Amino acid sequence: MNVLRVESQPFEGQKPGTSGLRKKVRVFETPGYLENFVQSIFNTLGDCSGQALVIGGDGRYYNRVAIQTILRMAVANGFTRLIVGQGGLLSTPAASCVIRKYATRGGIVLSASHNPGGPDEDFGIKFNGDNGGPATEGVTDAIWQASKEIDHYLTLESLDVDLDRLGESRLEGAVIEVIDPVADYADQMEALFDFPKMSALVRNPKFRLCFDAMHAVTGPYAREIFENRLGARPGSVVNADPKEDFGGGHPDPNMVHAHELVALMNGDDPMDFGAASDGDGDRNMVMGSGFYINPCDSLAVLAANAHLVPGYRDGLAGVARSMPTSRAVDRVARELGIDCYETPTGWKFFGNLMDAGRITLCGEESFGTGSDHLREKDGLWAVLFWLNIVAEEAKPASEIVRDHWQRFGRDYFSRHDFEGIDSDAATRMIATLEEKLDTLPGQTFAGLTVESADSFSYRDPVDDSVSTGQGLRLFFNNGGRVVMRLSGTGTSGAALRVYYDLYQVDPALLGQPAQVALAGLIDAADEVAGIRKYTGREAPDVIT
Ligand code: G16
Repeated sequence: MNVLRVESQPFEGQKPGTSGLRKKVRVFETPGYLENFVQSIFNTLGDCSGQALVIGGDGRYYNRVAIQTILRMAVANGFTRLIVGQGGLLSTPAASCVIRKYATRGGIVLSASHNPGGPDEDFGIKFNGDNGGPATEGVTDAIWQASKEIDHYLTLESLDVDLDRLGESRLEGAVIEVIDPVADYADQMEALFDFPKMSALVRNPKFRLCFDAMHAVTGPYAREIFENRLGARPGSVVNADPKEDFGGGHPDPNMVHAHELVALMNGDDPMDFGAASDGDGDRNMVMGSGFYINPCDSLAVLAANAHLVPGYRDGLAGVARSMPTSRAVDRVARELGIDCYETPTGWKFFGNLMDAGRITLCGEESFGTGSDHLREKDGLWAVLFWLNIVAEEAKPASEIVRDHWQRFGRDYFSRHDFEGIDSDAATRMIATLEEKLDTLPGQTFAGLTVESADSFSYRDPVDDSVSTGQGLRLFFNNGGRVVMRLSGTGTSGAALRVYYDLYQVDPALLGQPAQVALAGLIDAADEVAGIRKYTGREAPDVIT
């Protein structure tokens, strides 16, 4: 084989964040930048000879170029079987599904998730292990170390591979297998959910469904599942063609960015069931007619109703949520008599719990929900889970949530994002608050007294690894909680995330707007941390 050894120098800042390395496309286009990171992955894995690797991405700008580079490097590093989604596409959950199904050494997933795409926008890369999940912190730290020591990478001098033609071809001695990106994943969904019952619902002319793929990777998956397999009316999936720049949009399924869906669901003649997913298909937002379902409530409702879904009929081993996620699912776990784990932000923290059989369902406030059917959060899976429950209960989604609140109480939740703020000011704000955490208990801010405050750290119960500095938590005397942390997924400046939650059991107070119910906590957080002062902003950029 004609392997080319190319001398290289380390680049600053190749430390993976919450979910892999995310940077501007222009940064990835710097000669050697992508190559260094990919070689650092391979160096961390050790001997790759004779192994198989999955490669795919969300189709954003630079996806195809990066895949050709990675294919050449993978073969030069000894991989002998490369499984690639047709057109270079694989949603993040589908990549996880394929890694597990074909028992490969792992996969390289190319995505910057919900961040915009295009020549001046974002790109990302992460390694998923042989369990199909994002590399653990131990592995991502090792990749970062390798990136600081790198002095060369290996590649081939070869022509591009045809990514559009299904089937096998050869690159030097290795087999390149271009697969249908949708089939394996859609089959798995069909095995988990009650498709005949869901099909009867979506074929009913009185039931109107809309899935907004936001011009991102899930379009072909959603068309196959909703329209072809379940029989929803053609056109039920909107913005279904993946585009390199997501049609100029911001493929983040929330009330701000999924405005087209929100308008349909909240209009004069609303649809019955609406949903959207993000750039790489792992996030989801579900809506009923005129009704937004918060992701924290969504996780709790799925856990409480899992027995209605064929794939989960035998019960749940346990559940988990990221720390900033509201405690709604904890209440369900208590009633079901199962364990509930609280992990740091980042899907990688759920992997060990799932591999050890400790949890079946897990989720995050950041529009992520998933189960042990694979090792990524899974947008379409969550939407199908909801549709299965709606079909089984024969009730609108809004009624299912309201019934849930009546039974368990409501955990009001909101996240305020201050995006693109000055990094130094953001770091100073967090550091200043952290320094005074011990002095806060007993002090009153905007009428609320702090009962306890800490910086969250997590000991993984499976491998005993410890992750510190995972967010500052303030617990108040009204039972409310405020969490503050800096995002680990941005590509420019800093993003401050402030999370609020408050439990309410009074049946008369379950229907308030979240911002009203949380107003006291919002004022207290500003007073204690000086959010407006440090960010220079009067209001958050995004409220979810
Ligand atoms: C990633 C992670 C999630 C995390 C989210 C937000 O999601 O996989 O676990 O909750 O980022 O992280 P942060 O608050 O640090 O920005 P995605 O959908 O962007 O891959």
